Amino acid sequence: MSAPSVTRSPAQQALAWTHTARFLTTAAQLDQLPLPELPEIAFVGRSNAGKSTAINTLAQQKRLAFASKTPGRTQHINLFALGPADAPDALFADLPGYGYAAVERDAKLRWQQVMADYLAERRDLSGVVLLADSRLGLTELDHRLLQWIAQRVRNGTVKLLVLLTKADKLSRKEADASLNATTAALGEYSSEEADIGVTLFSALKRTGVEDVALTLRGWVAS
Ligand SMILES: Nc1nc2c(ncn2[C@@H]2O[C@H](COP(=O)(O)OP(=O)(O)OP(=O)(O)O)[C@@H](O)[C@H]2O)c(=O)[nH]1
Ligand SMILES: [Mg+2]
Repeated sequence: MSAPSVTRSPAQQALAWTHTARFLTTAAQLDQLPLPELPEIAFVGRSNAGKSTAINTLAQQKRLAFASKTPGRTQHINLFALGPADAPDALFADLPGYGYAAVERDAKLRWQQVMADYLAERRDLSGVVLLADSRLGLTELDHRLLQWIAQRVRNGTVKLLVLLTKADKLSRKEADASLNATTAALGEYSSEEADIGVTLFSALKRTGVEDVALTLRGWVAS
């Protein structure tokens, strides 16, 4: 008798894929990154927005991307590989957060440059996951970052997913308001070709985790 066949839902398959995430390399500057050969998904956002935590949650690993109570923790571009061990099919890039007041001016400018160059030049960038604290929504700094990719978002070559993080800290009503305000604020980047999503996310309660995995899987599988 054969074993009962196990059918996995698309969400389970997507989570199994994000679970394969493993550390690949770290780079202090762009020329230290490997040549872009795989579709890459960049995680960006203000310092403390929850980028590293989101990557850990998707990967179902506690300390893959270093998450911390100290803002400004991720100071390098950290790359993670996904897919079969012998045939990776995508990369996640955890980028340094911006907007942390205590970082001195020179370091701030240097990182702004790294981010701008990364977003402008990384050819195989498939998508950007922009994380924003759901209590703050999109700030001026987030819009400044979005300007760097706006053209590629509008023509559909870079997909955009905004995660409103720490949604566990909001009431249902506040969460709806955050979602609506962010959706409206993203209007300026939309077009016929643009692929833009917004979702509430909580690493703590696992809100949105399956949807995010499905979206990212779709970006690189298509
Ligand atoms: N309540 C709650 N806290 C969260 C959630 N996600 C992240 N945090 C907390 O927010 C803080 C910052 O999270 P990180 O993941 O380190 O943020 P980051 O965006 O990587 O920060 P930088 O590396 O400084 O850019 C940590 O104390 C996390 O525990 C969440 O879903 N809910
Ligand atoms: Mg981080």
